[in-house]
Amino acid sequence: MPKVYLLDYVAGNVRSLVNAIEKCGYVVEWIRSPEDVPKAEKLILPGVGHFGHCLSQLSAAGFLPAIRAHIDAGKPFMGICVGLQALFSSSAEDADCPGICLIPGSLDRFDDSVKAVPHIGWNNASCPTNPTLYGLSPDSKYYYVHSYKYPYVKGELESHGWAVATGTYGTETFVGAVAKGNVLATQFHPEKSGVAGLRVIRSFLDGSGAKALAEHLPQKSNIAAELVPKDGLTRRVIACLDVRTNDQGDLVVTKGDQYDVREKGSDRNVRNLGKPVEMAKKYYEQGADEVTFLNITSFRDCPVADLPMLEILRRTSETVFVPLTIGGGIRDTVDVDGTKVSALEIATMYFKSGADKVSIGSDAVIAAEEYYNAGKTLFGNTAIEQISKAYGNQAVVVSIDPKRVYVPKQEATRHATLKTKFPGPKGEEYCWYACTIKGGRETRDLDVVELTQAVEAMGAGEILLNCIDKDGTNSGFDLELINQVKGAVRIPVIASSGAGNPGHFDEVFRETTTDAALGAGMFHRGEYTVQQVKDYLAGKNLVVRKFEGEF
Ligand code: 1PR
Repeated sequence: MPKVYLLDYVAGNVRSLVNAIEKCGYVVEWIRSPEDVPKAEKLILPGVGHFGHCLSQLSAAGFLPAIRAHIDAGKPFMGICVGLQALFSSSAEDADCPGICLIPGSLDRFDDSVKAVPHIGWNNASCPTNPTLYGLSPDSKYYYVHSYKYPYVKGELESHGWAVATGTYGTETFVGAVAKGNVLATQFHPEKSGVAGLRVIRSFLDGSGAKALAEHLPQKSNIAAELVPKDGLTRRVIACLDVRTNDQGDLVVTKGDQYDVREKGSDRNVRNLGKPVEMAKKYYEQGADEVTFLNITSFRDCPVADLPMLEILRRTSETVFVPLTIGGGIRDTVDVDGTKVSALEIATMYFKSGADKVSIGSDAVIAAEEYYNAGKTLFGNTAIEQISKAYGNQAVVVSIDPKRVYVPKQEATRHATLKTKFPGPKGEEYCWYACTIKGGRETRDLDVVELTQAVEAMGAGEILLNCIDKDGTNSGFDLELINQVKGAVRIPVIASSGAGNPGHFDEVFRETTTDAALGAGMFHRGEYTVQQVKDYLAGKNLVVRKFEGEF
């Protein structure tokens, strides 16, 4: 099989990229020192996390001149995400750290005063002068996750000979991909962009993208006059699989109501709704924008290296080319042989097995309590801080399991209350949401506003907002809870718990500013498919991404 060389310079969650390359019929060889770069014919620079962290690692290891020499020699080069950003001169993310300076210009941050940042989700990469640039399609969507971007100014990069594809988030149009001669760079993750992304990788690897570009050099004069670009971000629909071992010892997808996953009969078996890997693939093929696995029991008795979810991730990531999140048990722990294992080490195992994000539940609540007890001081030692520092904050989701607590009036509690349309059993008109740990078994004196603001300060990139009262009820999302949390933080929020039909997704997207919505039971029980939800949303004029078929 033909080879492609991947630059291995930081701990990165590159398993999905390796899987995508293999799916295109190539094998990956690793470049681990600058001396190895000249042997690469085709070189890929994957980028994760922080611009300064990435560039300083590359620089300290002596890679920058070697990469530059590879590009200057006219050999094929592809940069992904921070790998695109690295080609520019600098970034506001770390003003002291210079880039590779192949493209003059400095990246800036998305404006978070009117929208969630990071920009997470499926957006355009459209190039009016060259619509099929490197296999791109104006009808496809691509998966982005980033806070910094190069702002698009029409004609600027084109005047230096670059073909440019753009996306628009809110009112900000940014560079989604650039190509010139032997160089292709994408701000989006092609390896996580389904079939649309695999086409881009293949056109880089087989040389067809560069060939077509050479035959169709953009002319300054033919940059099409565009209409004002529209926000291209789609409504994200996520399928969630709660996974645990059943009483027979098999790992199964389960689903309860209000977190009780056992059957109602006398034997109280764990409800078995199917096999995790097969179900994840099914949802990918129905058009799920992401798949989340929650390990709802911590498998405490097995060695950490044998965590059953690792194998599930490895197998799923071979066939599912959308982002995979894994949650459950991510905390500092002690292995069965007495060895201490940090949350970062557990997260690293998950990333190496194919996860793109990890989701932290109980440990985030404890960390938030300590944060407030220390007068809102951060010491850098929490799981959230350590994992987001190593992998970028987009890789850290905090999963919250709140419960409604009713109070007769606002003054009855120190917590952030809201006036509810659904009064409590004694007619209470106010409520607040208490955070829980251990899968809802223990309620803490911490509300969702406190928790979400604390974890945002620690570097969490996204909130997975469950609701124990709504879980498994099929009665729709808790819109009041979602609006309260959206008003408290700037990072994206995934609404979860209560989805029972496609109309509930439409409702949550219209009546809240949620960034994504998640369903579980309604998909597992076969009541609706992800595709039906998306068709329904499209019928209501909400922009969604469609599954593009087999690669
Ligand atoms: O605390 O870091 O070990 O993480 C444990 C994780 O497992 C947490 O994210 C927690 O939400 C989850 N979890 C623990 N126990 C349960 C349980 O059900 N007994 N499941 C559980 C959480 C809620 C969602 C569900 C939505 C949508 N399940 O995952 O998918 O509520 O359901 P619906 O659409 O059917 O209403 P840690």
